[in-house]
Amino acid sequence: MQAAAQILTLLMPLLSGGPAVEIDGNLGEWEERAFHDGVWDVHRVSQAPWFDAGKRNRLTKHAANEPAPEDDLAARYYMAWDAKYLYLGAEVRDNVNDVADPKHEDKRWYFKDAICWFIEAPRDAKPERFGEGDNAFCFVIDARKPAGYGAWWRHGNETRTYIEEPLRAADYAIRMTGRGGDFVLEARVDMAATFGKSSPAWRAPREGDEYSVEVVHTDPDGGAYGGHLMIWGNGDEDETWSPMRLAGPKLPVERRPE
Ligand SMILES: [Ca+2]
Ligand SMILES: [Ca+2]
Ligand SMILES: [Ca+2]
Repeated sequence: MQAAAQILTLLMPLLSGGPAVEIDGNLGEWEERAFHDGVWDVHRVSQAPWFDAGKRNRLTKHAANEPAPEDDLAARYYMAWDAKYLYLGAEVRDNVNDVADPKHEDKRWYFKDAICWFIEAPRDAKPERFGEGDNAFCFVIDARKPAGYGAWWRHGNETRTYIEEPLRAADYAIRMTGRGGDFVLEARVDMAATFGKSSPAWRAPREGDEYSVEVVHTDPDGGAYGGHLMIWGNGDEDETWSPMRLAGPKLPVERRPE
């Protein structure tokens, strides 16, 4: 049974009035003003309405001394927008950084540690697989930022599906933060240069516009294909992606005095 009715519309805040975002691998200047909904790990994903046990949404075991699942992969994902850019961030706990793919091809981000935001802009009612308006912004978690494939763009347009090319219309930074493969990713994507090419129905962003979103977070850690968490959706079918509305600025979480 399709559980789409249980999926909430995510509200992505407008960044305005605060410090300018600097793409340097530190989210401090904007994370309080961005959308995020707490820590995701396999335990939480397995309770979500879009969870598809075992098929793609999974972690993998490589050795007897594998850490607990929440230490294998856990992350917060951040999103915000302004007149020109989509801002994407992640703070991640990952036990091993693995970006070595024996059968490397530029488009094979999903065989490496990577975070990929799948976004349809604008969202429409037509079920598609990387057709018109569907975009994937994929960042391989290789601190060397390899030219050509470090940032990748899979998308459709009015006549084609699964167009694969380097994501040139983005700035991004990766900062490895300590244990094993822990990292922070900070990125911004030029919307006109991406969404504008993917759908003639896209317009310069305004409050109230509706997109949809899914995060695909891959984690091979020495395996061939490896771990794979899907958040807010279930795969390439864009009708499974969660609605996401462009909202006004967000107020910081308030702590009340005792
Ligand atoms: Ca920053
Ligand atoms: Ca891992
Ligand atoms: Ca990893």
